[in-house]
Amino acid sequence: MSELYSITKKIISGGKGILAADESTGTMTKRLDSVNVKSTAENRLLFRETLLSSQSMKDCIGGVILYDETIKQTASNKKTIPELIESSGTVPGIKVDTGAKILANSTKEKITEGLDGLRERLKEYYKLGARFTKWRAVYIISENFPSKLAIHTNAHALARYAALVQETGMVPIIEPEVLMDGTHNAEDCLMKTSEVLKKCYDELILNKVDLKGTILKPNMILPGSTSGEKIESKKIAELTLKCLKESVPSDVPGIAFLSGGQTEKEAAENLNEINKLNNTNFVMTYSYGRALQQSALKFWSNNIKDINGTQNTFNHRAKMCSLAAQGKWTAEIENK
Ligand code: 5MM
Repeated sequence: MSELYSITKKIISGGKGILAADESTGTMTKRLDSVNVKSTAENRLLFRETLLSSQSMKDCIGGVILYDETIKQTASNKKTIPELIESSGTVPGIKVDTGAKILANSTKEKITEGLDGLRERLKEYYKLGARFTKWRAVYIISENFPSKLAIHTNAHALARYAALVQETGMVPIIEPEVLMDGTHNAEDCLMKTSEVLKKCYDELILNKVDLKGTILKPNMILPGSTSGEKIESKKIAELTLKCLKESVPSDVPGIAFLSGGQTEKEAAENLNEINKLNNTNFVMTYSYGRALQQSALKFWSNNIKDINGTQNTFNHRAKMCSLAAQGKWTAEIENK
């Protein structure tokens, strides 16, 4: 177990956070389509290798979540992608769920799949160099959602996943994402996220998962994206801290937020406020996908051969997130 604790520490300490580069091929194709780049295995590798070779991998990124395709690819310097990541002192991780599918007896809600054969897949990923994993459950908010069924079944799957991952000697990231989509207000988000988190921890404890060797990847508490409600960063931080304090056992060492559709700046500013007000023992950091990669992807798509320029764009974003993880981000530094 002490090995798990040191992996966890290495990923989230000292202002470091996680780069979520685990877009499945379908999602990565959407991202590349949006900037008019053809989604080939070569292009997906080229973009990711550019980020993974940047300076901020050493300074700001403690762990990278990969997708099955990427963990098996080789970089241009002949290193495998996990070796390339390790050469920066960063921990390679892998998404091990096989996606969210419609839950039986529901029309809209989803259950995340991937438990069948998971023990064997985990052993293979360990051999490839992964030392942590991720599984994402998604929940929608509306008057009747998330249902008890979705909350219960997803918590059960997350807990069985986490137990298997620790058995293999890796740290499980537990990602219950209450989506931002909808007209709900921030109070609704607080109430529903708390219910989801509490159920997850009931199941994790029942499955004897050692919480000290886990990382939680939750959403922040935000108003729905079509609610028309705008609240200050400070309020978002207060609600998010209230939710986590009340719902997450204190044994959990670290919380690495997802960005969930926030802009890059919002994701940095909100994390910064959370850290300024943090009155818990949890390390509060980032596990961003879009909020770390968006600008770099845009720059790269227009300047595909400009590796330095793409890396500089990414380094700036990673630096902003790292400052936010220490409560040291400011709008002035952001705009420099
Ligand atoms: C990077 O995106 C991941 C989604 O992959 P698929 O939907 O293709 O499986 C996702 O799990 C991601 O790790 C988290 O949602 C955080 O990403 P954001 O962009 O919300 O920070």
